[in-house]
Amino acid sequence: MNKIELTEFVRKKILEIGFDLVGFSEAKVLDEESEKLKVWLLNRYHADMQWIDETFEKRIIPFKVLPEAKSIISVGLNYYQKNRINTLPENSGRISRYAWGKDYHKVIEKKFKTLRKILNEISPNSKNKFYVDYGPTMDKVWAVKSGLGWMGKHTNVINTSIGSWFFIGTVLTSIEFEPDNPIADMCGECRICIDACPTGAIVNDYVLDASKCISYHTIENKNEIPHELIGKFENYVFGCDICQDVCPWNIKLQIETNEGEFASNPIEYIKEDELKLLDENEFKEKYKGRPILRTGLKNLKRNFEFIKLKERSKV
Ligand code: B12
Ligand code: SF4
Ligand code: SF4
Repeated sequence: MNKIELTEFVRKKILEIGFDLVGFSEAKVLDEESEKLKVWLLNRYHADMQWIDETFEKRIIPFKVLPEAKSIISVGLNYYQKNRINTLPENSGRISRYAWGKDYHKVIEKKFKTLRKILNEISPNSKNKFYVDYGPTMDKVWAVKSGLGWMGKHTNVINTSIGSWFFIGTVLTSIEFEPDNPIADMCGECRICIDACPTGAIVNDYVLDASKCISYHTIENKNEIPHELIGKFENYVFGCDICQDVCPWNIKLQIETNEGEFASNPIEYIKEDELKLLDENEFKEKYKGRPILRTGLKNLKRNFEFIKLKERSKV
């Protein structure tokens, strides 16, 4: 097989595994993006996520992660499901859509196992590194380079067929594939997401200040949530979907996921009363294999206390 045939063969296989999107790009140093990431870090938009700073070099130089890297394969998995409820029940906290189902890391790792076998069959001596979310890689940047979509002003990658409701997997490989072309930015003059963000976290087109983002505070922040954000969390206790919910591309497309692990038994909200009754072990058992375990019981309770401050501040 020549390079183009090989690329098309692997593309087909990846879609057969159950990924919704796939694209290829050339492994290279991210010069332009490195400047943006540097400024982003200097502005302290990463809040307490010190690990981004600590892995700066790896994020912009893929060869620091895999010296033999020739290509990057970006894959996308749609997680969109329509809301099951119209109004949130009393004393409940909203869970963002990406965490309704089973832990996406596990779901994607399972598919990666099959992909690893395929790559090893094609090239038994190939070197391959597979990441979803946790890698020292700029998943969105590679997804854009691989043509999966463009970076929306809310800083999520948007695809013209499924919108922005997809996870990105990044594979660094020593196999050389034919690169795809990036697609054009289709945000145009729109700024709906920027105006809709209740905390003003999208500080500029394509720039997010995590220290103001509900998603950061409800998931990553291990300390106190700043008081200036009281009353702005729109009842979210895990993640936030507001900037993506309002995006015209997502409103138009609404393509439901084919992934059973996401669609079966989705948890759209949590009742505070139920959470209060659980101890650490019961919490782990009840939410086993689900992303919300990441926050832990203590911080989930903290998030509930925080959204309640809204009610008190209104009185
Ligand atoms: C840290 C992190 C977060 C942080 C910071 C988010 C962010 N926008 O950076 C927090 C905790 C807030 C977060 C939240 C969410 N996250 Co997150 N997160 C990550 C992680 C681990 C790293 C992202 C990163 O490198 N950020 C640093 C910034 C600087 O990188 P960047 O955005 O790619 O940088 C570009 C732009 O900022 C822009 N830019 C920066 N400065 C400037 C200046 C100018 C002038 C211009 C024009 C552009 C520009 O250009 C940069 C380079 O191209 C990735 C996984 C990974 N390893 O990549 C997931 C990831 C980005 N998250 C993801 C998801 C799903 C979410 C949430 C939707 C979850 C939720 N529902 O709550 C929210 C979305 C919030 C939002 N509006 O972006 C997905 C996104 C999938 C997609 N379709 O895009 C990823 C890719 C995980 C995955 N593998 O699927 N996340
Ligand atoms: S995820 Fe929520 S808080 Fe963060 S930028 Fe989007 S709308 Fe704003
Ligand atoms: S809401 Fe508008 S500006 Fe924001 S990402 Fe969607 S199309 Fe782009």
